[in-house]
Amino acid sequence: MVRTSELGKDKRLKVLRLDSNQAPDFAAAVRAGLSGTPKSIPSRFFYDDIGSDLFEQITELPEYYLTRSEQSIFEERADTIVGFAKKPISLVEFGSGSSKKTRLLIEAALRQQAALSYAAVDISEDYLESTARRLLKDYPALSVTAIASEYFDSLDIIPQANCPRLFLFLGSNIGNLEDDEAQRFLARIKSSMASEDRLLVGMDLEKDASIIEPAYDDLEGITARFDKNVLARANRELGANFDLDSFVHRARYSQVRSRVEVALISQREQDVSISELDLDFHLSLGEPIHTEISRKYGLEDVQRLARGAGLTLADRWFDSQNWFGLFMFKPDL
Ligand code: AVI
Repeated sequence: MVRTSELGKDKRLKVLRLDSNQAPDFAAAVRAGLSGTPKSIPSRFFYDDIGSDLFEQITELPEYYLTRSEQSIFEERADTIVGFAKKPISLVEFGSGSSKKTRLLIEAALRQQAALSYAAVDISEDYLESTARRLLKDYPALSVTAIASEYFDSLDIIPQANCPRLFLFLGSNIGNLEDDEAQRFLARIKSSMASEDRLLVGMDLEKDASIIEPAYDDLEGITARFDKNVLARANRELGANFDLDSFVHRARYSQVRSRVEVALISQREQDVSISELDLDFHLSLGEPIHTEISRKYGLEDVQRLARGAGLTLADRWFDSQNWFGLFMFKPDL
């Protein structure tokens, strides 16, 4: 079930929420991930309000090159990117976050057409709404549909448009999905695309571990706080008694799997209980709770993912260091 509300005097903001039976179920995921071995909590649960704020701080860190690299491509290419079809177009973004980079595309589109519709999907509801309100204030010719949902669920409720749509999946958010999940998600997007629509995916590229690892383990310790926030969230929301000081954040780049593997490592033998789940479990010294993967792509990986999803690579752009790529796909006919 979808709940809809139209907010604001000028009706330029529509908020869609999925009812709780479809909403992300943190409790179920924590139970499933911590009941057996190896232990894990899916990274999508990082993004409550506190986690979303911490992620914004990460994007400003000197070590975290991804956001800056992607932004630099948009700064040079935004007009070309939105020029994929005759105007007007509309935008649909999955995992919009603060929509900071998207502003460059919004501005480019508004240079070429009088008004623009933007549908933004994000799991963090309050964050999504405050971002949408800021956008509406800054761009009087913009209308926003804010969809508080996980990526997959959102596909059924994204508004139809009678103009070409540019779907956006930026920031290498795709890299937090396992390859098979990523391919399924791209295939789902493809199945809702018309022949004129395009999909733009931001993907972090393979490079030396000495560049990648610090991006996921910064000197200031913001990424460690971001990672540990998922345990703090279990304490807040599920009555868990995780002692955050007895875990250490670990981020290693696996060359073999081309991905960063992030985990919280127990620094001692310890028992944890989660009262609302009626769950007690033991962690041994050095035992990991896996929290995230962040895939880095080679060009063959990009082609393989696209082929598997029924997409064809139409264009691609890189930053000056070739660290990050923006890939534009069109649906196979
Ligand atoms: C959101 N996502 C693309 C980030 C990444 O780089 O994988 C999440 C992140 N995790 C640690 N630092 C940033």
